[in-house]
Amino acid sequence: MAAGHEAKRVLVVKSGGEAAVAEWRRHFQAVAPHIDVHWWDDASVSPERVDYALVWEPEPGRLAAMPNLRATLSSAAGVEHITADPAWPRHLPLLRAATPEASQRMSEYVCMAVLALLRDLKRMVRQQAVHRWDMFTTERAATDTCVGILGLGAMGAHTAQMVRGLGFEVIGWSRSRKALDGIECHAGDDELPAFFERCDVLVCLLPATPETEGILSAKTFALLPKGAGLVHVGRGSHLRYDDLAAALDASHLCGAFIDVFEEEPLRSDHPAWAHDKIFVTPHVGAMASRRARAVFFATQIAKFERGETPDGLYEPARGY
Ligand code: NDP
Ligand code: OXD
Repeated sequence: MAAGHEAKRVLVVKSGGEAAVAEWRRHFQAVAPHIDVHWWDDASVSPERVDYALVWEPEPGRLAAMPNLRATLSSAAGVEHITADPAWPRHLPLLRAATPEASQRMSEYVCMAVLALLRDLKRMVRQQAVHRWDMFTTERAATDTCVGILGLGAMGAHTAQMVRGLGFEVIGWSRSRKALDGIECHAGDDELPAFFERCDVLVCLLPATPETEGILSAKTFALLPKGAGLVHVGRGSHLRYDDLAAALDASHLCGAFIDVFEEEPLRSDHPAWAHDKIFVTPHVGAMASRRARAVFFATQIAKFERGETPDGLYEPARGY
């Protein structure tokens, strides 16, 4: 990236706590030395001086109190931690951390999870815990297994190709129809029931919107083939946990990975922790490194200031 004669900009950061600011500063400095990085609560930076805010869960009203803010940068791919603030500055661009690194990491996570469900990793973990050598084989190979991905955006499309590379048949569903090499693409609510009926493993990579709320419910699970698995890496609002537990307990579903919950961190007495068919992971699906996010946002700020459309732009009308 050109580090030339750009005007100085002030970026305040609330992501990873104050301890992370030095690292953010170092990464921005390397690619965009004209961007001065400060901690969100730095008393020496008056709200009028702030050009950009890179945030995770900003306190309600704080962004609105920055009169010269040019854009809000979400340190995550999802943005509901910002749009939950009734006063968030919706007239300004809101950019999601849609880095290629996050797509790569998400794809790796989903590959790990679908293979673990395919080969019954839970059973191996249980056996090892009691030192039991008990050879077993699972019903089918990847080539006999269909993985269905809800959401074919930045994460879903990349994930679909990596899962396909493992030998699985991959189908996907999105709002608008996609054309992805080797992936059967479905679109719209009308095609959803037939899509679910095909999924031996269902992967959720949707954003949290009113339309997608509760999409992983008893009605959906009933449509999945018996023995299907779930990999949930979307948002907590998608999943009706009790419906999932019921489908697992009835052995209609074989197992699930859940990376996202309505309340995070997940409380220590939540039943998911102890469910023997569930892997709980602490929202680690895709978080990109600070370096990758700093490079991404420095690039997008440059594009935005040249009058171009930056990548990862949130569209209020769509809600994602
Ligand atoms: P994108 O905005 O790039 O893609 C979203 C996809 O969902 C698009 O394909 C979109 O369809 C589809 N979609 C949205 N609403 C609907 C709907 N009502 N019906 C059908 N399809 C719909 O987002 P990303 O791929 O970057 O991220 C997706 C989500 O993954 C995030 O919002 C977040 O919830 C989750 N995530 C989780 C992470 C984790 O660590 N667990 C990390 C990163 C993301 P269309 O293409 O037609 O617009
Ligand atoms: C998310 C992320 O949005 O980790 O979940 O980026």
